[in-house]
Amino acid sequence: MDIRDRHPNLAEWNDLIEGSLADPDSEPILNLDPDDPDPLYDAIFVGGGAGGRFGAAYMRAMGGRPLIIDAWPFLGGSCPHQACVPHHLFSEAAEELDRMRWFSDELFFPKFDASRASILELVRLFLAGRASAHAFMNWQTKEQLDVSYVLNARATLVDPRTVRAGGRTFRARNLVLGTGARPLTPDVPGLDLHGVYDFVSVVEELDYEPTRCVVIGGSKVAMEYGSFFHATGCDTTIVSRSPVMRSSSLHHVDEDLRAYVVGGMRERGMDILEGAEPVAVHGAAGSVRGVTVRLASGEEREIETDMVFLGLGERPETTEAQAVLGIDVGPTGRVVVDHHMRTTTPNVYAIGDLIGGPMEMFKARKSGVTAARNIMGEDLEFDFSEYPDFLHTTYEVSWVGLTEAEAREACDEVIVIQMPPYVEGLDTQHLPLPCAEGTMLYAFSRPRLSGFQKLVVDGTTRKVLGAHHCGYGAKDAFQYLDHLIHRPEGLTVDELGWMNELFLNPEHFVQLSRLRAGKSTLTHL
Ligand code: KPC
Ligand code: COM
Repeated sequence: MDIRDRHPNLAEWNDLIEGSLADPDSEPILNLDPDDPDPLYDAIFVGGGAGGRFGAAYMRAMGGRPLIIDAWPFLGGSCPHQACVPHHLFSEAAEELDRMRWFSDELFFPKFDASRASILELVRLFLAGRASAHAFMNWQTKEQLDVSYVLNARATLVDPRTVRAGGRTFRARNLVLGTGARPLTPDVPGLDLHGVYDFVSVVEELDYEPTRCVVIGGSKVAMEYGSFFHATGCDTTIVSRSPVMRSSSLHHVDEDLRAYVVGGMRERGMDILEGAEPVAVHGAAGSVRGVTVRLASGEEREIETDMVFLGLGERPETTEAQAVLGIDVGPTGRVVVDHHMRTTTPNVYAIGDLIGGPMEMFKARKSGVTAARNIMGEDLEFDFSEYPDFLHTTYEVSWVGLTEAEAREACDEVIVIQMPPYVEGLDTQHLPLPCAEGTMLYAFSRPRLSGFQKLVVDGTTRKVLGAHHCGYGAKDAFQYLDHLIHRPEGLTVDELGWMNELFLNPEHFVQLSRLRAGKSTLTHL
């Protein structure tokens, strides 16, 4: 279907996308320049997710000629379809549900009725609305960003300059591969039973209300989805080989932050089994009924459940790209690229979840932009070895820079500014701090639940080395803190203390720094 000269509005796009998703025989959606029937594009972006869409948009903004090809009938990729967007919807529901439970029948809160909290209903709410975000991606990319695309058509790689899709052949000076990653499945018997999901299949296939869940894995996804399921009243056990929030894919997790976050999950009744592994998933009449788990002690335990959720991370699918283009892939299945996003095959770039590093939005989009700018003649490197990070439980947790332990390894004198302060014997369980939007009710009624924050400072140079936060609403600040502390000149506690806080700010780092900045020799707070 050629939509170049049509200008679908959002509702029309929505219908076109829903119709295409529902019909396996639906046609490709073509947004191509009719005046140039056989163009040589500067790049074909194979995959129109966050990396491909931002890379193509940037290339077009620079005056280049990109083409995006995607198997799905929409742009934006897994983010709005199965990953970040549903995760944020579910995590916001978890936060609200958590508050409603703690305050059940207090103040203006009604008595908490767990039967009103439904995983299935939230999945359906997401499914009913997700195409509206997709519609906007398609509309914006065509009408405002002027990027050509072929959607609802799986690309076939021919060579480093040629791709086929939707019955046509497209040629380009370069290929940019951005086809993402898929959830990993462990080698455990019983995973074919009804009731076993990962973050993709839970939105695509959930068709009943689970009452008990066993989460396998200790990844961010495991913590986030597990916290959501549990908050709805679906009692959840996490079975993780490595300690939760201490997997190799997460860097710079401060031990005190981890203790507050994981302690908070346990306090809410989640069962977290660390050093444990699943042995088998059992069923009856084709559906999940239980999981056998080998505990850290070696003892085996049977856990009854009607849902198993896999949260073990993701891996790209690279078979075709390796066979046709000869690109190298590393030991964990990620495509090998240099800091320019160049693969080992000339004129072939790879971006997003296909390559190493965190499977996070900033890396997806900026790696796409990096490929585009290099193709357009710049010499640009993108180093994503340091970055701010976050996850959700029923809280929002953000961190950047060094942990206290890492800082002690790296510097002679480390100063910690934290809330609540650590002072032996002080009854901080009664301290309504930190407090800000999102934690005020907790601060006054359940003070120990009002969050945790820590700033790690080099006592000699006075530079901020790391920041760690559990509460609500601080993610934005961490974007800017990341930028400031990673500047060559860094960020001193004096500069931070001279910033203008918007009281009651979620992270109290500005004012806490100001209380100490007057000291020529810094001390803990
Ligand atoms: C959910 C979502 O789409 C957030 S990111 C949107 C990027 S843009 O369309 O450029 O505003
Ligand atoms: C966001 C998708 S949901 S994209 O990064 O804007 O393409």
